[in-house]
Amino acid sequence: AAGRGRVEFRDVSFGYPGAEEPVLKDISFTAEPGRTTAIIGSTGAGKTTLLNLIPRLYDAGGGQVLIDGVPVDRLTREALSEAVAAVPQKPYLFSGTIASNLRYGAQGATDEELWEALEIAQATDFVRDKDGGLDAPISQGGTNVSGGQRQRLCIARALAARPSVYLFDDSFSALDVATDARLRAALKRSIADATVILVAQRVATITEADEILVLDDGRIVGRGTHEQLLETNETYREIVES
Ligand code: DUT
Ligand code: MG
Repeated sequence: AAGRGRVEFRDVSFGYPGAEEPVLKDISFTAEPGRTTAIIGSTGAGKTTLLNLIPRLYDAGGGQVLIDGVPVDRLTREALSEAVAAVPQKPYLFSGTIASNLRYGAQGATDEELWEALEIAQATDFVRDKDGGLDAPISQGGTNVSGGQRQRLCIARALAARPSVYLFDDSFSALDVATDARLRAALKRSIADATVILVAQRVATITEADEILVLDDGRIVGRGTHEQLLETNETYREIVES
């Protein structure tokens, strides 16, 4: 992908059409390439909404979202989808095969590249065990694989697209602790230069993040490393201890 993938929010506010209250208020932060930025906050805090402004599922009401200094609304849809790959909170698989699902957003990927993506996503074993391997059928919505398998296939799909920015929305929640840890270690090695923004509920998933943003009712109420926030931020302590 072109550019390096630096994501910047400048005083961003956002409200859903028809709603009175804004969901995001005065959001400013920079997610740098080669670093992991984690977003934590209680349910309804606005985490998914914040992520969705980056690939322009919605446009910011005020302020700007920029990638490598360019406002996202000035990028073409093509440039944007090349730069950003998102693993949504409810990962979706299409009716087709494992390969066709993985190639969504990565049409030119070779089988070898798909296996590499599956390896990082900790999905090699279950795909290999499926009749047909990469050509094994997937039913609409991915109902013939488990929730954890669906998550890992959607992570592999993002990896196959080779973007400069990865968005993971609670993407590790259906995985057991050991698989979660292996997957994050593999990601660290394989996408070390990318910008990673991840939303997580499980504290272990974010303790190693370079920067954690604490979101509360649409505002950033704290930022820092896990250790810094434990010392300084009451909201963070409450989330961690809950
Ligand atoms: N909201 C809407 N319309 C939508 C999506 C969300 O009005 O289409 C509201 C619900 C909530 C706020 O926006 O009050 C933030 O929702 P979001 O999904 O961004 O919250 P979250 O932090 O991702 O919550 P969760 O941890 O449950 O995923
Ligand atoms: Mg969410």
